[in-house]
Amino acid sequence: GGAVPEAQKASWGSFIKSIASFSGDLSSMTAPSFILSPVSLTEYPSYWGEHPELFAACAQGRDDVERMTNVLRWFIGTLKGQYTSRNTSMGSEKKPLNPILGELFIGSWPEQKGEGETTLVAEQVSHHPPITAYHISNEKAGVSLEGHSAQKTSFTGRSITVKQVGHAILRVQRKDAQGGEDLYLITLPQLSIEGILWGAPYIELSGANHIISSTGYAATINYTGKGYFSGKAHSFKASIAPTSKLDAVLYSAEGEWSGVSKWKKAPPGQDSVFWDANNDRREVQVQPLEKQGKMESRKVWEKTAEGIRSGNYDAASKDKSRIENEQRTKRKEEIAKGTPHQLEMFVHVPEDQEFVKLISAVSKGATEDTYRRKPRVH
Ligand code: 0T9
Repeated sequence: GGAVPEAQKASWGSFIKSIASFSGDLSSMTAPSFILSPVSLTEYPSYWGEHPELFAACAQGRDDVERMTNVLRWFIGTLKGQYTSRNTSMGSEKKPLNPILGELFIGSWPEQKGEGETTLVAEQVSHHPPITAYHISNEKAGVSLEGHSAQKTSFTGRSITVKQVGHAILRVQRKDAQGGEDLYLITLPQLSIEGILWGAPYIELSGANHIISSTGYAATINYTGKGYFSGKAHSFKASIAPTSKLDAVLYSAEGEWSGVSKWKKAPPGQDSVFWDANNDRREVQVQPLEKQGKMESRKVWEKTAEGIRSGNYDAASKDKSRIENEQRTKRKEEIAKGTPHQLEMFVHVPEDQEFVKLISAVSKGATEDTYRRKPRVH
């Protein structure tokens, strides 16, 4: 059996072999057509915003602990979209289009029930290695998320291990008299791509990640797949505790991040269900193609994506080569003229002091760079 089309069995086999002998940037590898997605990686930050009501609710709650439970619910609520949505929409995990430097993805979730409008900008801030920066904001709710995403991949023989590089900071405006803002540092879990030998890749999460707040509380999320403590795929256990004493668990929840999860140790007066991932996700809305700028993702990849969608892979691959050649020429010109590429929406920050401060609770001395949204002139 298997999911690889008969005509592509040989090329899938050599693709797997090249993954095995390759370390680093999988996104730049040429893959058989059946595994190609028409969607660029610059679109993936939109998964963070697909439950705008949960995002807005991060600013609600009577106290810091209740707000942490809301932030945790929003975070868990993003996982189904982030890690299983290609399987749902396209039958398996697919290889995203490898963004060009400066590629943009701009979208929004219009207000529906008083939660306010949520807006998104993402930019490919590095091509080699691929790094995507993003900023999602709901001004009415007083909530924003800023982060960047990169990956380190390795092959283990039957699966690909993906270490996520990067972090995000959620900013929540305080509603008390002094104002000010609370920060939540979000680290990212490790993932593995399973099922590749059969040509039916899917993602499983493993290890743990943290949400560490300037309010003095932290959430720890532990992941397991089939064969671990629950025996079920896509499982997690999350706990909330004071950052200074992570084993003094105040509240905990567990279950499937792609399904239903329940409170194990519930805050008083809470429903037993923590989150039900069967709740509808709201896809980000973008401008019609004719109104998009030339660096906007769907405009850049218009013909390539059309080819992939219609099964015209020759046209797709020709157009992809055209884009890659243009990029090479551009980079050479920049070097020749001494005018390096300038980021449009973000600035690179070599050492993120907010990260350094908040991460020290779980990892002393750790440091990371980041990308900050440029101030806008209204
Ligand atoms: C950030 C997410 C990330 C990006 C993708 C590993 C992956 C690129 C990065 C981590 C998002 O918030 C969450 C979801 C899916 C991740 C992708 C899954 C994937 O397969 C790709 C890599 C680069 C490949 O395309 C491998 C090729 C192929 C064998 C898999 C289909």
